[in-house]
Amino acid sequence: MKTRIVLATANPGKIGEFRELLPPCFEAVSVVELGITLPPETGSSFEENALIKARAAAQATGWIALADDSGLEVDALGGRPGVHSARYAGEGASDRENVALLLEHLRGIPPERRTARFRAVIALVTPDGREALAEGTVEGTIAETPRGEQGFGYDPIFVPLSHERTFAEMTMEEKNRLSHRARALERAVAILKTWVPCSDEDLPRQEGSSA
Ligand code: ITT
Repeated sequence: MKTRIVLATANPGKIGEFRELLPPCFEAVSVVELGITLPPETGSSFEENALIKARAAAQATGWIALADDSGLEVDALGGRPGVHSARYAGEGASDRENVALLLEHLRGIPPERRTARFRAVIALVTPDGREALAEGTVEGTIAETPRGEQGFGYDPIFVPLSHERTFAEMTMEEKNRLSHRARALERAVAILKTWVPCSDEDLPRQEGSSA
């Protein structure tokens, strides 16, 4: 038996990664597919924003909701863009614009001072109000110029520690072995499995579609 959960994210990159990573006993339907609009992210932390999104989706569907609030923390910029990662170059900015602004702000900063990390906080919320949080991080550095076509967001400029390629030069499978989201999800799934049974691990995985 599969348990249906709602993915409280409209980001197609995140949806694709979650579909690939979730055990087959969970059937993930995104808010995009359900026509649900998420409330504005008014929190000042990843935790608050993840809970805002998950609570709204759980209330709207009556299912367990999983939300991800994530971002890039660059040490030379005092941890920015952080919770503002999606809108670093302004409300509605494209990934390309955000990346270009970040590189501009890091111009002249030498490689050893271009350290950064991706952080993801996953919120799980049940319709009857049970809540849990799970976090994952991945350390790395910011490249001088964008490289690669895979992934989304800041992937073309993030080189994970002990690797040479950016996340955008890796397959989704490779990124999913290292990423902040994969690490947070591993912890979140362990929690989910204490809430609902998940005994049919040998069911086929869901298609890694993006919506
Ligand atoms: P939802 O709120 O609908 O989930 P969003 O893109 O607005 O979508 P966030 O508010 O959590 O999500 O913003 C996260 C931003 O951080 C995201 O838009 C990317 O720019 C960046 N980011 C997070 N995880 C990333 C990853 O794995 N690769 C590249 N960039 C990432």
